[in-house]
Amino acid sequence: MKNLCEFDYLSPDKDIESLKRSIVYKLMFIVGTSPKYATPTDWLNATSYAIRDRLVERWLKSTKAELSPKVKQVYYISMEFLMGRFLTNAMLSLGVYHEVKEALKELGLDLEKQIELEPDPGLGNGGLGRLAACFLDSCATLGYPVTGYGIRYEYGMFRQQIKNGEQHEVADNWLEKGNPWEFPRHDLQFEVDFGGRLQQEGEKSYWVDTFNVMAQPYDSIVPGYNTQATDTIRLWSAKSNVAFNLGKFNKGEYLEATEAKDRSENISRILYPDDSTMSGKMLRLQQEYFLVSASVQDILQRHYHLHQRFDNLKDFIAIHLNDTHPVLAIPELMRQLIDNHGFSWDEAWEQTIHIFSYTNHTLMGEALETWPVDMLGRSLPRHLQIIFQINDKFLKQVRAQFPNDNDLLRRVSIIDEENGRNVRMAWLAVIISHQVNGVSELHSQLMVQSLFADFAMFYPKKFCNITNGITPRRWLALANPSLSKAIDSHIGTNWRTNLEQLGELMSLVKDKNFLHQLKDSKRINKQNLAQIIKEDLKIDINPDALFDVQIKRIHEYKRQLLNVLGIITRYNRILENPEKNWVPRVFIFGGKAASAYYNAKKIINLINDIASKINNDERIKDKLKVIFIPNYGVSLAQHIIPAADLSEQISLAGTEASGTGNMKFALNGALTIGTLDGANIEIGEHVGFDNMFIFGHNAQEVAELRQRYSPRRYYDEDIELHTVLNQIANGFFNPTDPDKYKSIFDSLIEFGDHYQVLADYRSYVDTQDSVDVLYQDEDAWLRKSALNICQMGYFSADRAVTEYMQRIWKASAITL
Ligand code: 26V
Repeated sequence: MKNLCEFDYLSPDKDIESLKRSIVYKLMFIVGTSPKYATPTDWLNATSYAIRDRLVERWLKSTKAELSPKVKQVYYISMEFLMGRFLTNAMLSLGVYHEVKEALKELGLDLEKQIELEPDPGLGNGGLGRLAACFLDSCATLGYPVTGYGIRYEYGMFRQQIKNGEQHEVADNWLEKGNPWEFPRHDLQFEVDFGGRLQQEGEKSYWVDTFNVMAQPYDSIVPGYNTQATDTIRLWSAKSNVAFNLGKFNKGEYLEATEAKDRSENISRILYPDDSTMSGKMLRLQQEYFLVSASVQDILQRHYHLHQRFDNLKDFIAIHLNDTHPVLAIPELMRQLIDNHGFSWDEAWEQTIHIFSYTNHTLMGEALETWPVDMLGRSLPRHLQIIFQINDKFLKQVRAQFPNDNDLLRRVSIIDEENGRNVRMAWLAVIISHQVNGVSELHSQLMVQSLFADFAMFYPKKFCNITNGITPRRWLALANPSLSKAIDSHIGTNWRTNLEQLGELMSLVKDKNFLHQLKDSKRINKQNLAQIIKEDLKIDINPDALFDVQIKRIHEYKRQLLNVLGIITRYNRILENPEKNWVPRVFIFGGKAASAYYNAKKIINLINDIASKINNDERIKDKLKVIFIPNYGVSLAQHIIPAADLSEQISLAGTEASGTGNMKFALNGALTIGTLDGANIEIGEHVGFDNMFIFGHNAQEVAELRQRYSPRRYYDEDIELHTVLNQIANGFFNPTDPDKYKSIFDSLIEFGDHYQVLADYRSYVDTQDSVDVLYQDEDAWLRKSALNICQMGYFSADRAVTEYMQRIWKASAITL
């Protein structure tokens, strides 16, 4: 038989007539309904299948080119991916946006409405998951042979509802109406073992009496922009290998009959929606192992298929660990090589230390993963044994170099003996990985000075920085069509794949016509957002007001509270001096709090209580509005960011590893008000600190201040602050329950204000005053906005992944 791969693939056409025909065809033959009876979701699914078809040829071609024994494969393992909606991105990649819009119009449908029906897969918590998605987009666009591995959570990030100002969490059943973008691979399943015990025969260990779960892959296409190149994201779903217990079923014990099956399948049921604390739950450990075991088996199988040997593994694969969540991949690779593929321990070690690399995304102690030794021993005894062996080998090296430093040994041991016995996953990642990177210059510096200082001394060359980036396709071309069009009219369209070209606009920052285009575009985006807010929240906002936006997870270190203190200050000042020529402002918040994070939930409640007081205060009118947009996620961000005038990036210096929202805002022409933290610093270096509003203590000052910090001093000495804090404590915003926010007051005044909110208050409020002054000079504001847009080229994820390729993964693009 002729090799099927050599056939010309059947590529459907992309003209309007063909698209129409395809959509109706899919509606009838895949969705199984007729145009007469089709629901909006039926049409969406039909359209998605029709567009997907047009990506498949590219995908098969790319996959064929990638699956060559000459190609080094890169695997990006992440517990989280926040991919955003697929349809719009696929249309953009194919260059068929307008054709599809027209085809649907002729079928009597509105593309923009269709788009909003697509569920946004919330398979992540925040920055780390969205970064993974931006990176895949860039890798596909650049033709890098990268596969993303993750979990197909049946329920993603909870949907956030606000009732009486409080956050309520509702299950996110994102697969409810089917997912046209996934290809289930029913015939490719891997067994993942848990539990059991070790049987020792001399040197050899046997892991026996385990119970197991099957991992089934679901693939989705990651299209490159304007190229034939694509990549794949492979998400694992847990499947029981026992259907159900027929004996029990026949006895009428229906629930019991499916119990074992349900227990196994629970592993991929739900995303852990907490990005603030490491809670040490068994199910989370099982999820992490499920992901890495299936992925490593798949990687080895593919490698063997291509090479018929394993001893050249390190030359042909690179595995990247997105934070410590997939670090069990390290002992898992060792285990599979030793127990299943005949490697000696030393041979397995030699491969492993050249294969892994790791990105650290947080320095915050409470989010660092450690697992109790006994829990790990119960679930994964063989892995625990390998981890102990790795630790022994490492500590031997340390002892040889620093013979009498017991304190050092205790600090660098993978096993933390101090608080119970815990395995420190970050230590394991650092010891084995050949490269460890931070995500902004400041974060990477702090990483080697604090968290990994001992290791930096031991492995000086292991640590590096790769500053994060964002994909210009989703965050400018898709999110902001009016600005994109304005840019295109001056420099053409190639900035989408070469963002540094925005620099060519520098000659236009004083050009009236260009500044007008920017102004018009921002106005359109603000009107669109005002419309969304009107529809969803029934609140009118003035599109001519300054839109001041803080959207991100609700977390004390991100200091939404500082923003709140500023808003109350402004409110008080307006009431005191209503006749002044106030610059109208709309403060917009969005973000979810981890469900068990008490203080974060209180902050949401406070924002909403303040909002209802201020928005309903007749004396204030349009001068001040406060909006909390519920259920923040990727899709909402695409609407909110292009409409922002001011971007709030106000974390306590030294705590926000990088931030990526900061980049999206600046690229869309918002000015940043921010601290010298994370990537804010590098944004300033590129766009000019004169074109941002920097305030507050820097990381070094924060550390010094910590030694002698007294929040009460600020409370006592700053009258405005004093008033504002009293209003929060005394129930000014919630007279029916006056003690409601006493705990917030206490966290600031009685319990030390850990995030130094009060220390930066005065500087923040003064800086906000200078924002008003600048906003009144429209040309000056627009010029600074233009200077931001033109100089953000560096923050493309294309640049970031290219650095990963060259400095860490050491692989090359495929040629098609
Ligand atoms: C932490 C944890 C703790 C253990 C349980 C599960 C879990 C899940 C997520 C997280 C958060 C990880 C840290 C994170 O998202 N860091 C963010 O990474 C962004 C991309 O590098 C960066 O821009 C943000 O500054 C950083 O906070």
